[in-house]
Amino acid sequence: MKKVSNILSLAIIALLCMEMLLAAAPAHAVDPTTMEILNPLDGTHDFNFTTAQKNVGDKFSININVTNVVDLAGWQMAIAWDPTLLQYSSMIIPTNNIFAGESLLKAGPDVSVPGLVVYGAILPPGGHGVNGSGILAQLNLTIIKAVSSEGPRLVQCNISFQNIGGDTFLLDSVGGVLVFTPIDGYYAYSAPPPPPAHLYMDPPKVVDPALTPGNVFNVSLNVANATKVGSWSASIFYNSSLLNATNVEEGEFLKSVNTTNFEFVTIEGFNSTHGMIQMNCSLSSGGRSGNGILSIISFEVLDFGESAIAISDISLEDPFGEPLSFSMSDGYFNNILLAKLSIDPYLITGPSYLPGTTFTVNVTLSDIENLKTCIFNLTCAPLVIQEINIATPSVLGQTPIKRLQVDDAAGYVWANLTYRTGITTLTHVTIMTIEFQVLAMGVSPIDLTDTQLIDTSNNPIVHEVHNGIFIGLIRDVAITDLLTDLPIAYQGWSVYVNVWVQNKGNVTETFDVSFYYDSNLGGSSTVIGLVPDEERTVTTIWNTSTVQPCHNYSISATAGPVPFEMNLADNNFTDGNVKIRLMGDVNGDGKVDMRDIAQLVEVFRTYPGKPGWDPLNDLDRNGLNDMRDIVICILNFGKSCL
Ligand SMILES: [Ca+2]
Ligand SMILES: [Ca+2]
Ligand SMILES: [Ca+2]
Repeated sequence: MKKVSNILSLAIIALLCMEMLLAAAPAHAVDPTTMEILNPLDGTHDFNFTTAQKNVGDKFSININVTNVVDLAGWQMAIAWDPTLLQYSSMIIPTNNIFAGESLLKAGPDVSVPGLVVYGAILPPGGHGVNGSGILAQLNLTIIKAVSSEGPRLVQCNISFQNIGGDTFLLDSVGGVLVFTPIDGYYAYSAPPPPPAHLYMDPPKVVDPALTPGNVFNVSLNVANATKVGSWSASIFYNSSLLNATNVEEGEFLKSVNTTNFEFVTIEGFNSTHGMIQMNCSLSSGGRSGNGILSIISFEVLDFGESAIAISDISLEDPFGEPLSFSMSDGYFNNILLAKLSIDPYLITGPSYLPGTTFTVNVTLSDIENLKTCIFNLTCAPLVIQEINIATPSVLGQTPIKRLQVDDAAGYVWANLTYRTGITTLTHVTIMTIEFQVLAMGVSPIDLTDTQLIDTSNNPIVHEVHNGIFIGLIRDVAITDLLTDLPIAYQGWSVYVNVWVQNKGNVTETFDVSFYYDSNLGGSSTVIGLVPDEERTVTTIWNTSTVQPCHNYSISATAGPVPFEMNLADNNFTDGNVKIRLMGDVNGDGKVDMRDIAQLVEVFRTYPGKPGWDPLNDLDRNGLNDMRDIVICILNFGKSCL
């Protein structure tokens, strides 16, 4: 009886298998068996950790799983990793493994070779193989190699099955070898990149009128806030008509750590305007953090002028060849030092500057050496703006000794600012802040006149002045073109008058546009919501029914004006003429007679495209010369301009 039931079971299983095979065919009969190194945290084969997640000494787990296995009865696996990065911690067969509930015969784990574990497990004799997917074992590794922002920033290695078929295999219940695809894992441990270093020329500006042609000066390429620099390269560009690079030397930055390899090449005629110095330097080993000098460059001055000393093609790498981020700022040379006295901002403009509103400007100084006294007269249009507040801040820690004269009616602020010790600055410093109130719409210069800069030796300092301007609300509309569709029309015809208008102000405008024939108003229309800079065409139909004929009228148009508009010159436009004829006077001789009728008979039955067609013969404008036009002529017969 038992035998029969066994046979029956086998038959049922065989039938089931056949059905499964039929159902699965023909795409692929059986999914392939795999043996995989899996990250239990995310189900991938990757073990990516950052210093924010893991420290040295921390462990992580690696699951070894099989999928789609048939009749699995035992396994052995050899798994290797880089023993300089990771250390074996433990290997277990978890209770929920694919043989869950069975007592397994285990061998190992053998960890006698660093970076390798060999482990095996098999069902005891008489056991049945299992099918499906599940976990075989779990390996726990310890992180032993540190990473940091100073490098190495990244370590990585494979976590892989070794010697498939030899040390790593799957067995079925009769000791046969099961074929499978191994899928390895990958470990990476990384630290965030360090903050960017800053490369700059030191001094950032060489501004010295004493550096006349023939003189030599040095600038250095410096690095600040560096993190473990192992090598660097950079190019320096300069105006070759002004400067000539005569010497390039390595700075102490990397040399102070170890021996270096420093190379440079100077190409005076890199292109028609610029010379170039190309430099690279690498440490034999190790890296340097902090601040220091990368190289020192000597320039001979060839001429008067100014030139950027620009840094380009920068590369910074850590000792492991990983690129380091950086920012940089160029250098600058000038031997035509020109102090600058400026209004900043130089332009104050916008429709929001209505009467009653206020704004502030600064008087600034730059590119100056040893300034003791600064004298200027700041002038403005007193009907448009008026100062309401004046401040003279301390400059580089020095409070000025000041004398001020203010005349709001005349529109000026005269100042004499003296500093106890000399002021030297290449960047802009504010020596006065003035708050203005807008009194009326309009434009006001903000000029610096009668300026004097005096140095600590009581010598005048040559300087340039940069004035400012206030442009408040601007209302300005204009006509930019004018065109009629007909040069000649019969009394009663409609003439299209096209006017192009533009908003030249800084506020949206609505205004009327009118056109005139001679001095008579021909028609008008309203332009609504014309935004600043917008141009628009306005078409008005001129009904000539009551217009005196026999005259050549000059056509003109006017726009606006809008309130507070100051530029009215462009609000009128005159262009072209329209001759108004007597109705029926098709030959234009000033009278309607048989000549006109004869002319119409001549072109009888012409229409556009046909020889002889002339729209001036089409008196009723229906696109055809016929009796209707002749009748109109007859109805006006005898009329004369005289
Ligand atoms: Ca205007
Ligand atoms: Ca005529
Ligand atoms: Ca007609």
